[in-house]
Amino acid sequence: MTTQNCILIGAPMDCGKRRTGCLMGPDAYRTADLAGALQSLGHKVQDRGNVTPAPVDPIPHDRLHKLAETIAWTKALADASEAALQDGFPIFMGGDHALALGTVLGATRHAAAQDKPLFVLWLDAHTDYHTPQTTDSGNLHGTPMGYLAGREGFDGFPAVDHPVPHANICMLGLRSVDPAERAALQDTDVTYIDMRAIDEHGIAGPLNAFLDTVRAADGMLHVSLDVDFLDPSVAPAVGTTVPGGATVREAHLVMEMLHDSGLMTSLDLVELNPFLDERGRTAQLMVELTASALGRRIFDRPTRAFS
Ligand code: B3U
Ligand code: MN
Ligand code: MN
Repeated sequence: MTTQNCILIGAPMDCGKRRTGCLMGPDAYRTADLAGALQSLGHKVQDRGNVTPAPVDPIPHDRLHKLAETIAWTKALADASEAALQDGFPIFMGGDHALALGTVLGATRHAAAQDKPLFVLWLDAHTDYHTPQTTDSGNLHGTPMGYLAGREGFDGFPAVDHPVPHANICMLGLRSVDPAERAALQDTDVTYIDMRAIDEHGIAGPLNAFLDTVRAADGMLHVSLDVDFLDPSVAPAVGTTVPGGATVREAHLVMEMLHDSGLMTSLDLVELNPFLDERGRTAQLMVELTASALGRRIFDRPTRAFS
């Protein structure tokens, strides 16, 4: 197994939606000993502490929640992400999903500098493909995929000079898509693997097809794992629970496949709200999934021929 230089970065961003608590996420991951789990796999681990955005004057807005704060976080996280990608494998400990506005923006810059295409795997119940104009809730955690794909209307945000092509995006675990997102996404080249597709085909086949395209293009791969990708019965610590999510086994399989692919170059852990957790079980599960993504396995493959 390749030893990674894992760089933990806390992003206690809590302004991407109204319900607060995600600011405690980085501390929960540290308490659940994410660093120790990765070290025990042989990786080097450096915790760079938490990112702090520049102070801002609030921008009053009739619909959008905490616009100025979100823009400041986006700028700070893009810089942190771009810098960390030069040094190793960044793991962003969120924080709500608005943090991906910045972490993936940094990854787009890094990939462009390397002259490599960037791919994004979005593990989420939601598509997060709104623009500031289409969001009904005004919660900007519902917009990062729209921003990164180069949709219009993100006034005040840093320009996305190298948008992620729709064909390079795979959304997995979908089961809550707003009509405006659906209409905008339906005719793009985004690979969307909703829960029905998972029920019909399993999770491995569709994911492998996407990973093959990343490999064929010699691309970089940013993975963004929203807690609500998981079923709320196993991961209750999230503000937007949606029933019918991925099982523990499906989620571990995704992570193990990502590891075996050797393609993943950065990772977000988002939307953990420790205030809603039950004895730390969601934080613990997220740590275990991250360990699977970094090489923890039950046995080496193949264990036996099954035919
Ligand atoms: N699409 C809805 C709900 C939502 C998006 N992301 C989360 N919830 N976590 C919205 O508010 O944009
Ligand atoms: Mn999300
Ligand atoms: Mn979600």
